[in-house]
Amino acid sequence: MQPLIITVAAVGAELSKEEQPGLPVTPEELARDAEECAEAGAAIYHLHVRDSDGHPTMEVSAFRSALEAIHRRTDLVVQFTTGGAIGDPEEARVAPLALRPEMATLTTGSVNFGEEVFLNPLPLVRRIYEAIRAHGAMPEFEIFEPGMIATAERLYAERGESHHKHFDLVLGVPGALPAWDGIVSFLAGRIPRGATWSATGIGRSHLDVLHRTLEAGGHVRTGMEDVRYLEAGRSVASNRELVERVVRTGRDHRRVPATPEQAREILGLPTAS
Ligand code: KMH
Ligand code: ZN
Repeated sequence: MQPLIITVAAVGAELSKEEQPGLPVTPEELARDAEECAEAGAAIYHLHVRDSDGHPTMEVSAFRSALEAIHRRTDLVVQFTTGGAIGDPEEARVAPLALRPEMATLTTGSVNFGEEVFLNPLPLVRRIYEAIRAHGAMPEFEIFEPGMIATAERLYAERGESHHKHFDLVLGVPGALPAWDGIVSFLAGRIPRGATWSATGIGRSHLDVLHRTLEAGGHVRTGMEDVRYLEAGRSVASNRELVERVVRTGRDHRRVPATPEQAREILGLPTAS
């Protein structure tokens, strides 16, 4: 069994510091959080950033400060969001890619997102894919609905790509695909041969998706972007404790956390050696 790649979706764009006091929002807080997560066993840091008022932003300078701070303290693979916050303009969603992160997310279709719509028409998806590749990054295909797997495959073929394919199943977003019984193994069965995949459950489904994913041999995403409660009535205090829980649970499935360097090898990213 492959080492377990643990991705931390540390911040997201939806929660405020008032709602989640442990949320890392400044570059220093992000770097400290990333360091703790790396010590606990994480390999990838999925990055959204905030402005000085704590609001989500796609400002390049904010990504630069966070990226530099994280690189000073860790060798985690940093994965930029290109989803940003609902309603972010196209230009803003691709701008930070100029900083040449190793990975970036690519959602391959539109989806209901709470009361709103996470809008990803195909021309925009093509444009983001182009920008990701032009800046030397690898996409992580974000799958909120099953059809997005097929669209990722189509765009990959259309572009004549040969990079390693990595998918992340995001289940349980209100308004999108729930974490129904059997859905993780159903989707895992539709991941193309040779590709890798991780999964996360949003909110209440988080722990169930963790177990189903480990049973199916996938990799795991966790973090405050996805889950606010460790268990009923107990708020998450830090991303570190979420990573620690994945490591403990992974051990029951004989999965050892991948180092960032092992994650790079598994994902076909350039390695230091
Ligand atoms: N904040 C969501 C609207 C991504 O990072 O690529 C989109 C999102 C996906 O978080
Ligand atoms: Zn995100």
